[in-house]
Amino acid sequence: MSPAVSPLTAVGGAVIDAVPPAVKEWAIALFGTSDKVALLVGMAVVIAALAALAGVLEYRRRFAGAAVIVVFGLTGVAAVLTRQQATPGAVVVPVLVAVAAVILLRLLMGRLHSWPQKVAYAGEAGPPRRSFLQLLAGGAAATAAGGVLAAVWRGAAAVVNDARQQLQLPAAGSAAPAIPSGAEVGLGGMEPLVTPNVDFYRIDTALTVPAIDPAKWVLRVTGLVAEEIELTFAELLAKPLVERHVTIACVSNEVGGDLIGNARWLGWPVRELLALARPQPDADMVLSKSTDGWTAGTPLEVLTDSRDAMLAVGMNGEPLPLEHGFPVRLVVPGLYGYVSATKWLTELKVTRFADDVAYWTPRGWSDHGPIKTSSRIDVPRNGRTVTAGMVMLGGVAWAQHTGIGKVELRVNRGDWQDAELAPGISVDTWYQWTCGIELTPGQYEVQVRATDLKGKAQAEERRPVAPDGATGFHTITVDVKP
Ligand SMILES: Nc1nc2c(c(=O)[nH]1)N[C@H]1C(S)=C(S)[C@@H](COP(=O)(O)O)O[C@H]1N2
Ligand SMILES: [Mo]
Repeated sequence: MSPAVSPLTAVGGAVIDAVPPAVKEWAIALFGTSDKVALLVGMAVVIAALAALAGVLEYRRRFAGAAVIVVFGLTGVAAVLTRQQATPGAVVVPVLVAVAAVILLRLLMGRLHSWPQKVAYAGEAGPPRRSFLQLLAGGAAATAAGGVLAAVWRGAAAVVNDARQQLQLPAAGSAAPAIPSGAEVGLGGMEPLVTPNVDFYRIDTALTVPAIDPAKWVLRVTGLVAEEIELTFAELLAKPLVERHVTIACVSNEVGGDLIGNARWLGWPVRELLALARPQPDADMVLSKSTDGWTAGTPLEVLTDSRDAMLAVGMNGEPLPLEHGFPVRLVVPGLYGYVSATKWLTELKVTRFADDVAYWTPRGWSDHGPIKTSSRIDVPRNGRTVTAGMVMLGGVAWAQHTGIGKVELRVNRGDWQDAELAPGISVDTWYQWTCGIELTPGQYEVQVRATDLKGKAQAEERRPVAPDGATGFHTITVDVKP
């Protein structure tokens, strides 16, 4: 079962889709990955204020407060209806909540109106208590509304969580190549070479994580194909699956940032599905769609060449976590997530860049998003104090689907010196590196630069994340104490 869209998240989702890219950028910069929490908290504050207003108005004039609730309820209905993942049943929630809130408001008002006489006998002043009670009435209505929403949501999510827990994923026909010894350098303070699911970065526009019952999941291949295809989850699991380590990254990852992670993904190569559908010669893009209406546009050639682009069902040995796209997502080596890594996948529309635009394209981001070669210093952290002598530095470098050939460091803009590059798992993953540098007491600037296996060094020019990924050298300062 698919969860009903709650009015709160529907309004939030509508806000997310409607705000200009600049505002969205600002919110992400200000709140980081807590941007959704900030939005929900902001909305809760607005709702509480509206509830208080309804209480005060209703006290002054019968049905004036109820009118506020009805208007708010209609806003909820409108927001739910404009969300693409809305089911007809979703409309019931804001209507029920509004009706419950109006009844509650009338009930409490009735009590409140008979109260002042009683307290007057007791010799107490009416007004302060009255406004307190008005607030209470509003607050109670808001709480009731929130409770109903939470219950509806939790019920749906629990069903899907159970289904996920009971799922037994088949073994891969083609197992992940073994991790070469020495790939994990084992320097304290480094991030693990394979990112645990719980620590894996999460980026999406979904305010509540879609909860999709795998038994009802279907993937449709549509558009410019000789044969349209429908694939169930059981059919997908019966295909010969491959397991590969792939490092995925977000286009919003700043130089030195942590919106990147490396996992072992289990899935069916997309090229095999597309081979069955037989794309027409004029097609050049696959628009992948999520249940929540989000879309990504991926070059057709990247999904049909020999790389391990897959319909992923497993992440590090377990079914995809709900936040990472359960039951099925796309993973495409070499491309930023916003043009490739669709979570909660439901459709692959074979189309043309000239005919279709994906979610982020009209919002200030490039329609093509190959990952830019980059590198990061993780040890020591920026601004850390270390002891003079041989200082061990370490970090990661990535150039997905080309591979890293060299990592170099320079101190105070001096000569570049080679770091020790650990063997990579594959060209589709990040590589760890270490470098020991003799440092005497003082303050130093250290920079890192990666060069891919084709001999191309990462760009030095500092550029922002929009429209197609940040460039520049990760630069840290190190305080060296005697
Ligand atoms: N349905 C859906 N899929 C999505 C997104 C989204 O907003 N909605 N965001 C994409 C982006 S921008 C990135 S970087 C990756 C992040 O995947 P993760 O959250 O599993 O790390 O998911 C991609 N898939
Ligand atoms: Mo992203």
